[in-house]
Amino acid sequence: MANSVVSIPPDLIEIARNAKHIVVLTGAGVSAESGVPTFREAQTGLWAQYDPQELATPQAFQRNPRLVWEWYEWRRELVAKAQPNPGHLALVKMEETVPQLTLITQNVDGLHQRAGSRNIIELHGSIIRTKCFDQGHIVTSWAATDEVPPRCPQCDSLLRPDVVWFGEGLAYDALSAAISAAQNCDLFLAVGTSAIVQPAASLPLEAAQRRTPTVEINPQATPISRYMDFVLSGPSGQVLPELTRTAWE
Ligand code: BV8
Repeated sequence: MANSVVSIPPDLIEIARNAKHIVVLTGAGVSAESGVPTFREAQTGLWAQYDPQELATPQAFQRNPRLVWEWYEWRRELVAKAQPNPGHLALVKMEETVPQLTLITQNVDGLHQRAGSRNIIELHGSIIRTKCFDQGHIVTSWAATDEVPPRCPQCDSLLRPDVVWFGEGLAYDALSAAISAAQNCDLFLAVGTSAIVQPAASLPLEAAQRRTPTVEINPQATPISRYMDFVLSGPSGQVLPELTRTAWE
């Protein structure tokens, strides 16, 4: 893009070029330009009447398993039709270029994997994977049934998406790997996240309190903007390619 929406500050370019370990935390905003609605954007159609935060809980599933299962089916279909955007692809290029890159994502859409990123920590799981409610058996296929949701072939409990719902703990190994990466990097990028959901939203601050250079990429301000060394106000699908081009091409 000739005249990018955002110019990258020269001192950030210098820091990026010298960085040995870059950590990137992504949120739903990096998938926005792939046509996947962000988590807090109004749901469309049938789902407009629901608050995602109300649906993404074990209580909602136990109250109405069919509704929650169908919501995730709708999101899975949306994601299946979506393609990684230039922001996802810029992160793949960054990973191929810098000595070490840890990609920590709150997203459950699998678009980073489809783009080709390798070292990914999925803090909130993935809607592409299915597990059973009682035992957490990962289930890749199940017999055709009229029952919605279907049941686990191993323990007969109801199937659910393999995501972390509100009120559920994050996987210990994912969270500890994410914290360790945030504490041991030379540059931390927070991209496309409203920085509301905990404990993910504390990761940029883990870096900031160690005086690690921090960058926020988001068209909007967020509760962590004031703590970031650099705030690049623009869409990640344009800013990430610009950063990668000016720093490493
Ligand atoms: C837990 C999977 C304890 C489901 C999700 C303190 C500590 C611990 C917990 C809490 C705490 N305080 C409060 C809590 C409870 C809760 C929480 O954080 N509540 C919030 C609302 C206050 N946290 C939890 O429940 C967590 N669990 O720690 O429980 C515990 C411990 C041990 C044992 C038992 C319990 C679990 C949180 C995980 C919830 N699951 N997802 C699903 O997806 O269906 S979170 C969900 O929100 C999505 O994953 C999403 O990614 C995530 C965060 O949202 P964002 O990604 O930021 O998306 P959002 O729409 O908000 O914002 C989009 C941003 O993009 C905006 O800023 C926008 O400006 C920007 N944007 C738009 N376009 C673009 C763009 N940016 C760049 N380019 C663009 N083009």
